[in-house]
Amino acid sequence: PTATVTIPVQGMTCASCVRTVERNLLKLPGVLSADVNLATGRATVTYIPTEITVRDIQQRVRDIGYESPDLT
Ligand code: 9UX
Repeated sequence: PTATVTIPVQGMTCASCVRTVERNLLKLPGVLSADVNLATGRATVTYIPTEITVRDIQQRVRDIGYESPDLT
């Protein structure tokens, strides 16, 4: 099965940021799609929960220089 999550991605200021985040998330094993919205500062990601967690996805966002506060 797959799941979909929307996570915050803060600190993006241009369209290249969007592409960088999307490209990096798509490289993660278990991530099937990543759609980043600059205006809302959010990323909608479909993934395989047995292969990767939301926390892993958010950590990748942080590792490449953006912020993604923990979901409540
Ligand atoms: Mo645009 Mo984003 O010049 O890190 S790539 S601001």
